[in-house]
Amino acid sequence: MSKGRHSRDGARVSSYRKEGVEHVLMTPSANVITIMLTQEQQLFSSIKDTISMVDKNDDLAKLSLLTEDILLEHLKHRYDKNLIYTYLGDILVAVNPFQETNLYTTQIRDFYRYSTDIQKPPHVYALVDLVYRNVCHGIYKQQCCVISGESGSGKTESTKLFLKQLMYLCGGSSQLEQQILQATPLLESFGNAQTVMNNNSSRFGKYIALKFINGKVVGAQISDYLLEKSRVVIQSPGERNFHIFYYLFDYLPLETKQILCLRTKHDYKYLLTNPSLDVQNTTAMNSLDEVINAMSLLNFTDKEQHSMFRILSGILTIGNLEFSIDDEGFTQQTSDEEKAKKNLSIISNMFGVNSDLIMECLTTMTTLTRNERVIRKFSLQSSQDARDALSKHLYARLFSWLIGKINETLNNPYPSQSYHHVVEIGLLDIYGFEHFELNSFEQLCINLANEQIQFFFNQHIFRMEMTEYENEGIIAERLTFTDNQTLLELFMAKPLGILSLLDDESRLPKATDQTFVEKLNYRFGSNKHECYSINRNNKYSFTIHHYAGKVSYCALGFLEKNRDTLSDSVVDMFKNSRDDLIRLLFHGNPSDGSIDSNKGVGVMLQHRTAAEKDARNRLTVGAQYRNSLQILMDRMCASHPVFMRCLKPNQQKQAYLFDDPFVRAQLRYCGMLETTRIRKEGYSVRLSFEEFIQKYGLLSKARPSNVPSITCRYILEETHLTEWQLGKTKVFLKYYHPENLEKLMNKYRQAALLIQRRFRGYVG
Ligand code: AOV
Ligand code: MG
Repeated sequence: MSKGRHSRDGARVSSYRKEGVEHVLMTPSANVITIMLTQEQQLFSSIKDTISMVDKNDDLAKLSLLTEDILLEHLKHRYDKNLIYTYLGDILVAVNPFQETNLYTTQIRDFYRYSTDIQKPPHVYALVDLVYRNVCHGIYKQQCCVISGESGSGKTESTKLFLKQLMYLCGGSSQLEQQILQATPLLESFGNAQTVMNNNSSRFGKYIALKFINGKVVGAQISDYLLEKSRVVIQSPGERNFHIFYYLFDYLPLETKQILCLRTKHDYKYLLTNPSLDVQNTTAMNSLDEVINAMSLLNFTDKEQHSMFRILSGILTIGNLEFSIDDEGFTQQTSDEEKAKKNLSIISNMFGVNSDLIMECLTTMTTLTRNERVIRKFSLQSSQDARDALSKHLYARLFSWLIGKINETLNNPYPSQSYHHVVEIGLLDIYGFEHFELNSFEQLCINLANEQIQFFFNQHIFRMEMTEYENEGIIAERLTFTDNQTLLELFMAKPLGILSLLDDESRLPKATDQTFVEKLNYRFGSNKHECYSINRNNKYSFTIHHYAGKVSYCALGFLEKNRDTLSDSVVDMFKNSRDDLIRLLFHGNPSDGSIDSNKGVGVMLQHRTAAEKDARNRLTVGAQYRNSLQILMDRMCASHPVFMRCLKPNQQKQAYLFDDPFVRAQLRYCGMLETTRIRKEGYSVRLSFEEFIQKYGLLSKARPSNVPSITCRYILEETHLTEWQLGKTKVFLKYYHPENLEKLMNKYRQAALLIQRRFRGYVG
């Protein structure tokens, strides 16, 4: 706290601002508050044209009549006026503008920097302010911000805006804050790609847990969810590989390209699915310079960076390996020996392994019996699969390593005595709901995650609402809502859910993708499960009735993707690589590489090393995914959530185009209308009697009663607020009550400060 805090000069005010919200609310004198308010009012009127004055349509939950048409009409009307943010009660809705806007200037960032009496228009920064205030006041030990919406709706952009503003509120200049921000461009370059739905589509899910002590960020940890690694080897029409591969060609200096033996991007099969597809303009793209800067800031050594580039070059070259068959139908090296040799020598150089060994691993399988070594030759298909499996594994392990390293840097150890003061904000940004022409295992997993999030949303908003009312004896209307629990059971049930059945099939040697679909059809088809239907015209296809619509999946490749095996000989080969990083990726021995086991305990737990993963009884991808979703759900359930719903205005990724039926469908399936009703009618805020008294006890002049509920009643009656209810253990408030109470508290604080100053003789 600054010594001269009673000074009346304006300069002091800004220094207070730098100290963050907590200090602004708690420490400045009445004069300072007055100056701040005046400044804010000026700021407010100067930016009103940008974000509009507060109007009654900022919060659609306040509309007296709300139908689907009215909701849509308001959103459209606001969107046309560049008002992309709207509240639905305490849920923030954002419609993707698909263009640069002036909504995120420093002026606007400052405007949302602390909360005062002025009610502010909806904005992602308002959400940040709310969450950060909760951090400063220690209101919740754990909060999470759940940003959902379909692919291309703006989740990742919103997450970035959220994170950047949050760091700004904490000070914005510490090394850790910068490191946290820099993790994003790094992860995006490796984990995002252009798809038909989004030019910068996240192909992995992430949950960033930020830890705070006294309003300052003290550490962060990123958990990732199932990277879509199949993209490394093949992309659908109109889509591209991960951004990083293109950066190599677009940005690396010629000299470095030569060292990495890189030719042009048109020379690599893994980049050739859509050769004429140029990267579409997106505000979100980074450059290689940014990636390299981020890596340096995040403590990646030059040597590690170099190894990483070599691995990427090696992966691309592996994709160019071709095989042919010998007279007996088994694989042999390609007929173009010269070319193959050259490629093999590059791969051998990049990966630090023997080139004969690579070819051996990709064309044969060696099994050891008691005293015999049996060598089995691969078919052409098996060799191609082995080649692609190797590339996918290498890339996925590289990605895991990146996250592990980032976490190691961000996971600052703080003194154990501060542990009790640590509060957490979690930020969830996963891949949005996807529905392509051809939907595979990856879409199934992505859509399952979205079902889980939807369930969490339902759970939080509807179920818990009703149960809590019942338990607490609160009188509230019974509301109906669409539940997706049966669908989740269809996927997750043990032993007869889709994932379990897939695991069973994956273990049977004779099973095929087709037998898997037959089992599903037998179990769930013919109306046995309401969320499943058989596709009679395609033996590999089945349809799931998701909350967001029906999706047909093609099961070709499901078993292999679920097994996700890499032959022991490949793993052994890499374990003995001359390259430290490759050895680490496949060996995972912390002592021989860059993962410091002391510093990164959390990292090691979160990101089990490759060897540990191998040893873990070879859990299938589906099983691992199910477990990680469960951990995520547990974590979110233990947090106080805030929700942001992103809407995509059109499928053409165009500005100023609001496609009514398209948006209407999104509103309908994500339960927005239901949300509006229940939020308005229900009680979205609840505090235990003790919490309530502790927070707002000062508002009552009456002597506290020995019975907490009576004290709460005294306080509430004195505030003249209406529509609250007292339950058996908690106070039930409407979503707008905390703001009203905060206003009253601010008045109280100002009055108290004035009296204090007078008493000390500073004023008057
Ligand atoms: P997503 O995260 O929801 O999709 P993004 O956040 O990547 O979607 O947004 C898609 C694109 O929309 C971005 O690349 C921007 O061009 C644009 N955009 C989104 N939000 C804004 C904004 N607030 N202001 C300006 N442009 C924006 V996916 O990751 O595909 O589910 O898997
Ligand atoms: Mg995204």
